Amino acid sequence: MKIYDWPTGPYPARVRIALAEKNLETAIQFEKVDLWKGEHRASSFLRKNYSGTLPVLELDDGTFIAECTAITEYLDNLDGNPILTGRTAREKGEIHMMNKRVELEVLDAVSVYFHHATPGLGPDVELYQNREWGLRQRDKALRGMHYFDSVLKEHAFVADDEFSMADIALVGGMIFASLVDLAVPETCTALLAWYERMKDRPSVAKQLAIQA
Ligand SMILES: N[C@@H](CCC(=O)N[C@@H](CS)C(=O)NCC(=O)O)C(=O)O
Repeated sequence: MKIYDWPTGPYPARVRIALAEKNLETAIQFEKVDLWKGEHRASSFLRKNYSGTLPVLELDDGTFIAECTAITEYLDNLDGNPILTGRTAREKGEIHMMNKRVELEVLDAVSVYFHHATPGLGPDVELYQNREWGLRQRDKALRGMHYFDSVLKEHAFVADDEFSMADIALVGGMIFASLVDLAVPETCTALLAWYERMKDRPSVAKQLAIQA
């Protein structure tokens, strides 16, 4: 299997953390696609992933699977512990709901802020920017952080009181926020404490060492 990757990208980080959790890193070959040079917009890459985003998983039979959630689901169904996407119907439902909520309310919002209200990937790649939209998404991300703080005041993990891909997605959100200097509000004490606990996981620590 191969992953088209950008090692410090917050979304590829989600899949790298999932691979480390599942002890599958040695089963994967990584191929860099340079976001800063816009290689993800080349027609050769768009044939692999119409959306032009990283990461993309290529299976040995030539199938391409894009989207972190789909890739994590695929890897989780291969084998091994921990189970990241739930065992029972209820767990799966709750984990997917919270994972999507992390994307909608924090991670994707920070991403829009980065691409629209900061220089993003630079003028050669960011061909359309809308600063007002970017700033609104920054504010949405901050509201999302307060929401997850309220969740984490009641629960040890983002979904279902067990570590899951929803935690990994929120770690991706924290990584992206840090890359764009968007500080987590100090009042989000439960969110900040959860992140410190996440940093103790070898999978997350390894990714943060790559980010440094
Ligand atoms: N929904 C996608 C988002 C992936 C994504 O935005 N990846 C970033 C890399 S960190 C990217 O490819 N950005 C390039 C761009 O948006 O131009 C997923 O979950 O995989």
